[in-house]
Amino acid sequence: MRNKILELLRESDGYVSGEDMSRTLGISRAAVWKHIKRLRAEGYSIDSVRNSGYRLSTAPDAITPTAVSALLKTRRVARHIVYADSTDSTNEEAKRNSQYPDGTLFVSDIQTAGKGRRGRAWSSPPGAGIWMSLLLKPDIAPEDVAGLTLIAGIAVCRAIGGRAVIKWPNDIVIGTRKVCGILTELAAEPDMVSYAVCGIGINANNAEFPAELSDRATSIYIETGSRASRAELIAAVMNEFEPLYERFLSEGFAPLREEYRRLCVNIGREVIVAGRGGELRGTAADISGNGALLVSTAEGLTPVSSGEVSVRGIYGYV
Ligand code: BT5
Repeated sequence: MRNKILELLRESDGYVSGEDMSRTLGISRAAVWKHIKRLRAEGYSIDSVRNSGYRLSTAPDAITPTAVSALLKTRRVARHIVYADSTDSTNEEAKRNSQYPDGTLFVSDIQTAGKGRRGRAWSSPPGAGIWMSLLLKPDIAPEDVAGLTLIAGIAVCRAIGGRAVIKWPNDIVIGTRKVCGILTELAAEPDMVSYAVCGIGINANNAEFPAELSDRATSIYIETGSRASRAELIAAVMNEFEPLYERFLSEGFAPLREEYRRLCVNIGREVIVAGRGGELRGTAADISGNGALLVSTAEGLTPVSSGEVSVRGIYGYV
């Protein structure tokens, strides 16, 4: 609903009356007012004038391509940025525009259908987070594409700094809660990658989360008490990503394994892996040279290259 209110405010040149909004959206005027209050709490500056209605004067912490570009130190990553106020999913946006050059970055302030893995939803409220996807055309084998998630994880951890660590393979957590999720999708022929889309969602300035996520999600703002500049954070992730990506393309994951291992919160902890072959319980012992999680069980060391991994003590798994 807040997205719809923002859309109405953005579409209008002048003021939109509370009554018009309540009629268009089919909600009460009191409900409109409550959403306006929430948007203000998120940093949107919305003027209200008696008898005229509401007007959006400034959006918080704008992510314009110009603001991001000015902070980039990259040569090819994010040199082309496609920004939208709203889209279904930046991963879908990248896939629809896969003819764009290697390294194109798609960013949106809102995702109306943000996605996680396996059809799960990714909560992407306006103004607060970073919802972005990199279109990449790496000359690697399709089975190596999973490494992109791993190096994106290292890049995000370096950019956020502090206590941010990785829950293998695609979550960045602070303490016991998730601050970022990564979704890499692939279009390939049997032995050749046509393109990969590496989607990164970072909860930067969210002040709160929907009830069903409140025990498992956090934001940089909640953890540090200060608002992150989204443009700076996007540029920092891209600046960290490019050299990791270049190294990965020329040498594979092996030289990056040591840093990944240091950042990986799974190591030494009890894990449950739900995969195609059933459930595997054991202790995460290490990360292999190609990025698999090595799980130690009574039967020995099992490499896990994909699947759902629950780590004891994280997201309520006890
Ligand atoms: C992920 O999936 O963590 C991948 C998320 C990728 C999001 C980015 S945003 C830009 C790009 N465009 C997209 O449409 N997606 C990418 P998974 O491991 O399946 O985790 C999904 C689960 O995380 C959900 O089932 C929720 O429990 C939880 N979740 C949903 N929204 C969240 C949020 N904003 N913060 C933390 N946890 C969240």
